[in-house]
Amino acid sequence: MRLARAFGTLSLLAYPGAAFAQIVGEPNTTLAFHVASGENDNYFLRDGRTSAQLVLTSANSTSAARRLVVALPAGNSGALAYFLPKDASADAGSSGGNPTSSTTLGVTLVEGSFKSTTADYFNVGVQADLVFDQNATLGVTIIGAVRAMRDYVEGGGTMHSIFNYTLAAYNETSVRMHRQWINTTSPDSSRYRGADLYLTVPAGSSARLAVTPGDNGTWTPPTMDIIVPANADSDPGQAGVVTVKVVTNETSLPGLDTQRLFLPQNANETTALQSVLQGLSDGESDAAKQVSFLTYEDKFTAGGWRFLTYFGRDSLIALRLLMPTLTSEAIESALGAVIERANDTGALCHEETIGDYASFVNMQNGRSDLGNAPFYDYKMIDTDLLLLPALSHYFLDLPQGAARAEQFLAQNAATLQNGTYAEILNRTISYNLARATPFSRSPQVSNLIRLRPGEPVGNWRDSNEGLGFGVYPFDVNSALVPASLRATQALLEAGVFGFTGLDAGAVGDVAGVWEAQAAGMFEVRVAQEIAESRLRNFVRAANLSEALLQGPSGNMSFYALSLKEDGTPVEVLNSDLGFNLLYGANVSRGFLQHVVDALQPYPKGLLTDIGMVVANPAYDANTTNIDILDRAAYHGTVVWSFQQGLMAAGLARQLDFCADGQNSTSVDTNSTPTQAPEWCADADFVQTLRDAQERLWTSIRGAKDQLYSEVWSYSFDNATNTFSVTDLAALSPSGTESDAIQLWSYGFLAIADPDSREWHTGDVNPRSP
Ligand SMILES: *[C@@H]1O[C@H](CO)[C@@H](O)[C@H](O)[C@H]1NC(C)=O
Ligand SMILES: *[C@@H]1O[C@H](CO)[C@@H](O)[C@H](O)[C@H]1NC(C)=O
Ligand SMILES: *[C@@H]1O[C@H](CO)[C@@H](O)[C@H](O)[C@H]1NC(C)=O
Ligand SMILES: *[C@@H]1O[C@H](CO)[C@@H](O)[C@H](O)[C@H]1NC(C)=O
Ligand SMILES: *[C@@H]1O[C@H](CO)[C@@H](O)[C@H](O)[C@H]1NC(C)=O
Ligand SMILES: *[C@@H]1O[C@H](CO)[C@@H](O)[C@H](O)[C@H]1NC(C)=O
Ligand SMILES: *[C@@H]1O[C@H](CO)[C@@H](O)[C@H](O)[C@H]1NC(C)=O
Ligand SMILES: *[C@@H]1O[C@H](CO)[C@@H](O)[C@H](O)[C@H]1NC(C)=O
Ligand SMILES: *[C@@H]1O[C@H](CO)[C@@H](O)[C@H](O)[C@H]1NC(C)=O
Ligand SMILES: *[C@@H]1O[C@H](CO)[C@@H](O)[C@H](O)[C@H]1NC(C)=O
Ligand SMILES: *[C@@H]1O[C@H](CO)[C@@H](O)[C@H](O)[C@H]1NC(C)=O
Ligand SMILES: CC(=O)N[C@H]1CO[C@H](CO)[C@@H](O)[C@@H]1O
Repeated sequence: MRLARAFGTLSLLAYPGAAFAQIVGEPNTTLAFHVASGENDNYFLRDGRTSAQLVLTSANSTSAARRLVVALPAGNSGALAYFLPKDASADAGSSGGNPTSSTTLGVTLVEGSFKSTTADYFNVGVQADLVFDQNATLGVTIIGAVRAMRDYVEGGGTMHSIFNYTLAAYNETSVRMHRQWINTTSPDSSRYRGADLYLTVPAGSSARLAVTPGDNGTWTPPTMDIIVPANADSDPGQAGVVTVKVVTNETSLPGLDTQRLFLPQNANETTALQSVLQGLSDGESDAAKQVSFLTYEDKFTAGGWRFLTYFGRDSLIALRLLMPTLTSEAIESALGAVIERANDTGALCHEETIGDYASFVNMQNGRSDLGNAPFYDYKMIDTDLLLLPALSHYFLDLPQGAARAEQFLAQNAATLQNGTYAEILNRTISYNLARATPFSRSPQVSNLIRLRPGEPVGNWRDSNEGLGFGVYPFDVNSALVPASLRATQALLEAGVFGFTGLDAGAVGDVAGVWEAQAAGMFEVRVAQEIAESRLRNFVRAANLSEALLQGPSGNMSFYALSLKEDGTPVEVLNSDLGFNLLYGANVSRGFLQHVVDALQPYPKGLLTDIGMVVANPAYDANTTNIDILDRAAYHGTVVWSFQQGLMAAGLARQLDFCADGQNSTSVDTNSTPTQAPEWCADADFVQTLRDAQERLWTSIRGAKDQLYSEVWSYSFDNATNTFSVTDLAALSPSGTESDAIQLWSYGFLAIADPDSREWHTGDVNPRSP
């Protein structure tokens, strides 16, 4: 199953002082779990007081430094601190990263010590006891906004002095580092409004703190050493324990517990859905608790530690995948969060910036008058297109939504806009229709939907590099535009909105042009000889082996990742076909053949021993993409779990369109087309698709322990010609790391492994491939 384990099974140092750390009046913990991921141990907690993730470099890591991250979804705030071995600190300077020293500092979390806490100045947060096995010094420390922490970690060490903390108080046994929010409404509240990192030496610990204040004039940080006696390691009575505490003034968000999130299992039924529901609502499943940690009454958050805040795309894709297992309350929390954040035009919000970083963004925009009012960004071009398909699936396909539309749509928005949800949706529909209409009148590249002017990003491949520097993304144009229109058409036809002025048939006609024309504009054809020579060049350049190229080959055709401004394709084989499979109506046989071809072993296709890579530049005439999209790139030849989820759920959905119902492996309920697709009658073709589905799942099962994390990379063993999982952070030049838990990766909770047909017996949980 999953790497996640309970605290109790970790062999961590017990420390006699721990008993003193009990907090009187501690609220009952509703969620507590541990996840090991990459080079990190992740501890999660939510109770009546707070919600937090603590990340500590694992004891196994060979890095000399130890990193502590605490992230609190309330305000998206927390703290980042590096601990360096004292001896190595001279050459490490304040780089915080990886000092080149053979000394490996040991910092371990005392079992059971991670808990919620309160502090002076009306603050709440979390604390934990850390055992230091030698003298250490504090490296770079950032307190406050998680976004400021990410700027440092992923932004090549970017720091903004506006986020500097101050040394509020210190002595031998206690230090308080205070980050005062940019926006403090009165001088008096400055003591309160902010976040604090405390280091304190608990009773029974032999550790001492040696603090020298920095030079405020030059913003030099203080020097802060943790001194432990030479025998601390061997004598538990002398353990060098320091309690770290991260607290803030923000109000914690009310969470959705597993019972409010997931449908209960009906033990009397033996459908695929009932089978996957096992252990979700009752919280028996670790994964159910992990989803619960990421979901709140007012919004779903995207992943931790880096994205414990609202993201529209993540919310909507996760929702689409998980929806068959979710309660109405949970589904409407996610939908409501998206609708509440629509702008006046009906465009949907990509990311919400809150807390201290919102003050910073507002200042950058010349709007410091807005203080720390949330900043909502609308730069993406895909998010707007994901809402209607989610609504239509909920109201028209699933039993949870069957009788909910009227009440839901009549709700009044309370965040950004006035008016009912129906009125806001009317604007979103018009906005999407207006964007789609020019192409339906004149289907040419320049009428496709382009990244917004001046924006290097626009879809889930969140960078110039990720799109191979193209500006017309494949997923948006081939899958999401028509899917959004078809969903709109279906909702209008069902009379769900009761709008006037929108003609369902006309919307369908616009969709029809996109379905017929858009994907073809991305088609890339590479003749057999050229394909073979490019593949040979690729395996050399990517340090793979020609042995991977054995087997039959032929002409290759596939859909480009994106189109450049002039319409030329970015010839990168990619996984975005999954969007069409899960969201698309009228997916053609030709399209499905491209899916079959993409689901071949890498590097001919996308499938490795440890999952499906999201991009493969092997056939690209532009060989610079081999480096740009390599295994160290965030959107390169790396595996994203949610992309596998889209592909797996999408294939099951398409195959279900032919099935007689008996043979269904789908957990989801999809409205079937009035007419079964023509290819359903071709048994050989259906078998070809099933074979591709089997290859996909074999690949997915190869990294089952990673399934709920965000992204991972591979190592290739030339002796055995096999791929194994590698932590992206260890390769990434920019320090991009994977979130240990990522909301949309949990889509797998609602997808059945087609090989686990034994679910009827209840022995095998199809959830664990
Ligand atoms: C904590 O849980 C116990 C046992 O379930 C219950 O008796 C107690 O009232 C709870 N305390 C709070 C503060 O919720
Ligand atoms: C650390 O190493 C041990 C033994 O090799 C292994 O069982 C454990 O899973 C590793 N932990 C992490 C966080 O990698
Ligand atoms: C620097 O000192 C000034 C007063 O001398 C104080 O207001 C400010 O908070 C200090 N800043 C830092 C980063 O310590
Ligand atoms: C150090 O500071 C803490 C917090 O202000 C205080 O409780 C403690 O008594 C101080 N210790 C010494 C040795 O002064
Ligand atoms: C830490 O440094 C102190 C001197 O500041 C020294 O006495 C002590 O032995 C050092 N501890 C270790 C574990 O080396
Ligand atoms: C934040 O601090 C203020 C005092 O300035 C206090 O009244 C309020 O209760 C605190 N809020 C939280 C959520 O702790
Ligand atoms: C299961 O079936 C039994 C016997 O028919 C019935 O008493 C029980 O209520 C059913 N349970 C559920 C959850 O439907
Ligand atoms: C803080 O925010 C309020 C509005 O919430 C604003 O009036 C005030 O000017 C802001 N202060 C600063 C220093 O930005
Ligand atoms: C809403 O966002 C869209 C997309 O960025 C933008 O074109 C539009 O101008 C925005 N509307 C308002 C009122 O800001
Ligand atoms: C919402 O209505 C209130 C009261 O009529 C008005 O002050 C406010 O500007 C409106 N907000 C928006 C976003 O239209
Ligand atoms: C929906 O939008 C159309 C314009 O696209 C407008 O004519 C109509 O009045 C709107 N209906 C509602 C209920 O807002
Ligand atoms: C105490 C502290 O964090 N000081 C930092 C303030 O910001 C500058 C960069 O702008 C850093 O160099 C300091 O280390």
